This record gives sequence, structure tokens and C-alpha cells, in this order.
Amino acid sequence: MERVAVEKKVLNENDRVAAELRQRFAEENTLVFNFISSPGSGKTLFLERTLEALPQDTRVAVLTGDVQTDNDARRLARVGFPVQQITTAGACHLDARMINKALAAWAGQRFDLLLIENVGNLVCPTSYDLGEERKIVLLSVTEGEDKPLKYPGAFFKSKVMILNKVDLLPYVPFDMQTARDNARRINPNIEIFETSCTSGNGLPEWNAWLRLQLALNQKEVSAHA
Ligand SMILES: Nc1nc2c(ncn2[C@@H]2O[C@H](COP(=O)(O)OP(=O)(O)O)[C@@H](O)[C@H]2O)c(=O)[nH]1
Ligand SMILES: [Mg+2]
Repeated sequence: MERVAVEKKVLNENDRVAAELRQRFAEENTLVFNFISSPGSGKTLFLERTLEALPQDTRVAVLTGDVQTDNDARRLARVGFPVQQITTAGACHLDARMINKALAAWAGQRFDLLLIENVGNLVCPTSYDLGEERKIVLLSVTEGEDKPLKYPGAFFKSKVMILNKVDLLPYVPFDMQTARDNARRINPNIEIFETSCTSGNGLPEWNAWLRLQLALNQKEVSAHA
């Protein structure tokens, strides 16, 4: 089979498993976010800060993907919620099967929120549906404001963009308005948060938004009950 045909088959199979996951997340009322960015934009630290701000009784779990090492899982586990590392052994993205397999280790547990840190990369993770409710793309101010134009897929498919490391703005030539405009050229409805995981700027707004999404997700269930 030629390469394109093989790729198509793999993606079809991924979509099938992702659809099963989405169905299961809907039945179990689990809100699922899939975080995508280049390596080093701050996904893990952003998730650490997010977990720290959640009420201790929130049923939240985290899956974190990397090509190698369980460093991120160890960082995230310190906050005290269940965390699993998915090591892809070379693959540049997580796929739906990997999520399914990891979730089997938590069989019988139900979560209100599942946060997935994808492998650091703005290209491959974009093509693989994980059954998430939304993709969230992080862009840090050290990466350049043109990245939405260079990697449109990641920004087109994400409903939220986190502009991270705003504490570094005094030291890097990065124009926030241009970055916002570029993201909105690709995806006019993208919601944007500006954050610093070191100073904490912008995190209260993000945390409030997240709590609202969780409350809305609970409400949907009671409306259907
Ligand atoms: N100055 C600054 N550094 C940050 C911020 N967020 C993350 N970092 C640092 O950026 C580096 C990469 O962060 P990490 O969370 O590992 O990124 P990941 O590869 O996307 O998971 C680490 O040294 C973090 O401490 C931020 O908002 N401001
Ligand atoms: Mg990480």
C-alpha cells in the first residue's frame, strides 16, 4: 500500500476509537481537554498550576504524553491527583488507542475532568482526535507571534489559545496584538487567555473559566436526567 493510503487507514482507525471514547466521556460526564504546543511552551507547568487551583474534591485525572521519560508525570503527581505518563517510544503524538489503554488502569473510576498533555509538537497531535471536548493550544511569547500562521492546523482546531510566559514580555520582541490577530485570522472564534505560570498573572481568569465549564457540564447532565 502506498504511504498516503496507510496514513488514511491509521487515521480512520483512530477516529473510530476516538468516537468510542467521546461516547464514553459523554455517558460518564467527563470533560476532556487535549493540550497541544511546542516543547517547552509550559504545558506541564500550566497543568500543575491548574491542578493546584482546583478544589481537592474535584474528580480530575491527568494523562501526559512524551516520547521518553516520566518527568512530567512525576511533576504533575506532586499535586495529588491521579496521573499517568504515556511514553510513545518515538511517536510524535498521542492517539486514541493510547488513551483507551491508559484509562483501563483506572477502570471503575469516574472523572469530572480529564486533562491530556499531548507530545510537544504543533503538527502531528493536530491530526489525532482523542475524543476530547476541545483542544487547547499553548503559545509562549518566546516562540514568535507568527506561529498561528505557520501551524494553522493546531490553531484552527483549538477552541482556546493560552498565550503563556507573559512575564517574559519585557525581554523578548513579541507583539501580543499581532499574535492575537494571527490566531483569529486562522480561527475567528478562538478564545484567548494571557498567562504567566511563574508570576500567576492571568491564571485566576483561566481557573474561573475552567470552573464555569465544569459547572456547565454538570448542569447539562442534570438537565438530561
Ligand atoms: N518565565 C516563565 N517560564 C515558564 C512559564 N511557564 C513555563 N515556564 C518554564 O518553561 C520551561 C518549560 O515548561 P514545561 O512546563 O516543561 O513545558 P512543556 O514542555 O510544554 O510541558 C520550564 O523551565 C518552565 O519552568 C511562564 O509562564 N513563565
Ligand atoms: Mg511537558
